Amino acid sequence: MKENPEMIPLSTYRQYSTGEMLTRSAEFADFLHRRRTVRHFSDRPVSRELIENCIRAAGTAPSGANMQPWRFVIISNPEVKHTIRLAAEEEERDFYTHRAPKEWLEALAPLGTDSEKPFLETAPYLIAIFAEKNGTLPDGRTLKHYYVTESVGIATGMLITALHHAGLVSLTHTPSPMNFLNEILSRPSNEKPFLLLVVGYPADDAVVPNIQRKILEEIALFIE
Ligand code: IYR
Repeated sequence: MKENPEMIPLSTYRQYSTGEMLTRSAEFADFLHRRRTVRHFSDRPVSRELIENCIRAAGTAPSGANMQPWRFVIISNPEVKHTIRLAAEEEERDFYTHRAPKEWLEALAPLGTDSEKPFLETAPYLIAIFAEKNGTLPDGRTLKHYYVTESVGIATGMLITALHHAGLVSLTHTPSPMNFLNEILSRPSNEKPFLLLVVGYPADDAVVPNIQRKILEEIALFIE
């Protein structure tokens, strides 16, 4: 027999006037337009409380069957950052010199990336995001997770937004394969590395590639 789940009133929703909604949505779009992926980091320290707040924000993401299948490992330890840099650069050297097809390298050319990743040591924080393929019940049995990639992707997007909102910059770094993160960070095999977020303040002389975002008409189709 299907039991009725416990329900509570929706008490957190806030209604705005139509005018307010228009202003808020336009301002938020402008605010997000100012976010840029940054590869030149300052070594200026960032308070742990700031990062904790941003992780809390990310943890509000919707997820398949509310399994919240994400795990954030926040690294500020210089030796661990150094070990991660060495492992990531080894993978990247192989990627840039052997594994990447010509077409992929051409697509990356406007970004100016290469296998050198000094920011993995310069930036005050690295956030390794893991996707939990499954969970474990208190009695040790396996708990199935659903839509794991979608859920962790949404949480990551919300984390990037929260960091930008806090006044920090980030880089979504995806050394491939990233299995070395399980070893270095002692994560169990049900946790799959999703991406490595580099977080901090931009260097004073930080520059970004001169690339454009697609406009609304290129990304949206209205069927009315
Ligand atoms: N992981 C490599 C290559 C790379 C791939 C993509 I797709 C990018 O958008 C950027 C870089 C690196 O980090 O250099």
